[in-house]
Amino acid sequence: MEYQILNVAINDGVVLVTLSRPQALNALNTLFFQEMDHLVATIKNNLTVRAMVITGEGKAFVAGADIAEMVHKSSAEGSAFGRMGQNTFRSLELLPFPVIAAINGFALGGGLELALSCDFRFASTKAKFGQPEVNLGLIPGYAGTQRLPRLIGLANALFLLTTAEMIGADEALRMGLVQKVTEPENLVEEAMRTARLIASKGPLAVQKVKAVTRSGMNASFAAGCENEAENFGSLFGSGSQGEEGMKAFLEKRPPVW
Ligand code: CO8
Repeated sequence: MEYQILNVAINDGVVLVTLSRPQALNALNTLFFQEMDHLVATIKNNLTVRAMVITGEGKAFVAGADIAEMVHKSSAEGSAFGRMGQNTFRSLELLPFPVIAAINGFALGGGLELALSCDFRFASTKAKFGQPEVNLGLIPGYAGTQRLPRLIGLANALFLLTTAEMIGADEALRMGLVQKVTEPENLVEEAMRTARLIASKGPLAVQKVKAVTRSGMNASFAAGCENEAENFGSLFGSGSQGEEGMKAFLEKRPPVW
């Protein structure tokens, strides 16, 4: 599939995805969801991919769902449009490798929801975050009401969701919404450096630590610990990556995964 909105580059196991519809501030339309679904389906079983970075071209990361496409929708069509986005972002979140959002500018509405579906977020000093749906008489439709409070707590989430206030990168850092703030010109390189760092680690260990940690968020503590123990054990044994990593440490040499 030839992409019109996504610009995709894969180098040394790291995928860089740049949303390139800057004339509409990368607003999310049906074509975006089709392309993202296709990309996720294509790379999810690619064992050479170890990490992914998502960023936006121009002054926005993503300024939200495409309002021009949504305005005439019926109630049933609105629900369907929301479910489509929920499904895409869920499959993005479930990718076996870590995904980093590199937020270069506006991350509003569906754009913030896209960033919330990534594993963690870096922001440029120019980034602006908000859930402005209530300005439009709407609520978030791509699971923002569910992911935001789980990430930054109920009160921070309801502050953003009910006021539609836009916050800057430092405030986002304080809330735990982003993990790092950089100068604009360093943003993508810093995210790529982190992606390459992840790509250098034990590949199965990275996959399992993401899966075990994420699934534990929706499980009881005891069930999460049981899942951890099983996955921990699966990395041991003859020929395993855990054995190689531990032997390499003891033999004072780099591991060969
Ligand atoms: N949808 C469609 N077009 C957009 C959007 C958008 N979300 N945001 C910006 N654009 C377009 C503008 O219409 C404009 O187009 P044109 O040049 O043809 O007039 C172009 O992008 C540039 O935008 P501006 O001229 O407005 O740029 P400014 O720098 O003046 O302002 C802002 C930047 C503040 C980001 C402003 O564009 C803005 O407020 N945008 C809308 C932000 C917003 O409300 N986002 C939330 C949308 S709702 C949503 O995301 C819900 C998600 C769940 C949906 C569930 C489905 C049912």
